[in-house]
Amino acid sequence: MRVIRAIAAALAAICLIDAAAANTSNGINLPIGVTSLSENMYALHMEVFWICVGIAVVVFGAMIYSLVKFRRSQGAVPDTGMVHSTKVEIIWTIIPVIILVVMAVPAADLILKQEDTRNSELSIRVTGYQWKWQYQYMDAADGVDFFSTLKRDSNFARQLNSGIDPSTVPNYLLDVDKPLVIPSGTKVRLLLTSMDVIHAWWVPDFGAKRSAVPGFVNELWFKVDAGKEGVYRGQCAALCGRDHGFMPVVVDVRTPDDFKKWVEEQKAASKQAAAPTTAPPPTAQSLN
Ligand SMILES: [Cu+2]
Repeated sequence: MRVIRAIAAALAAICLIDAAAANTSNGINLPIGVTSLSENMYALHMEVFWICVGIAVVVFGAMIYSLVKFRRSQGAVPDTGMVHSTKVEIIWTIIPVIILVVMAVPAADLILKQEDTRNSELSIRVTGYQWKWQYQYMDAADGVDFFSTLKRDSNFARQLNSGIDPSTVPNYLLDVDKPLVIPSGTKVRLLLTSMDVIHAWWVPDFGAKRSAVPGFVNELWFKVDAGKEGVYRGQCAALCGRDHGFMPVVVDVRTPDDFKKWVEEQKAASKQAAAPTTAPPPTAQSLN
């Protein structure tokens, strides 16, 4: 009993450590994340975890008790009489079925929630390339379109014999030149596809991961809770070739007002780039 209590205390301690490190991916447990989906995933994960702990305690408890109590040195005699018991067979079928149903109902509910991309407020087309991401905004930010590639300092440090210590590079291999910018408190839908091989867009803190497959469009949604603005990092999660480890995902979550400002800036910048130069072309006279 004391051993079981010690194990339970250790498990509880691990959970507390993780709760203290909430919303990070660095804990021992899953990140709780910053979206309603990731929070639901965490809750389901913990529910199933505690069911597993319960099963382990009952099964190993019975096993260890039997091994100790009925050992030969204590004069135990094997029971060769019991070869079949319908009652026992029914019990050990019904109980696991009940446990499976208890786990399957909330799991199915969450899967349906994950797939429900209706009523999204901002759609972004995400295209995977070897080895970068393209983000093309729709809806209110229509026209904003850019590539997101590994940041230069990481790229220099990763070269063979670069002479740069990667530990000196901030967010080594987890930083990009232009992050995906999204508003908080908004249901964002990603339309994922690829132009070459299968990639996967993954941000653990959003509870969001989906394959980007050439010729297909996969949907993914998340809604970052208001007040959870900040920078969140992930990676390509499908082995996509030589530089698979060098196409991180960085998402900059801003308040809706800051996001609106950012969209205006992006549109103004692209207009300026597209506009013809204001200087008149050189004439024959000015060339002389
Ligand atoms: Cu990839």
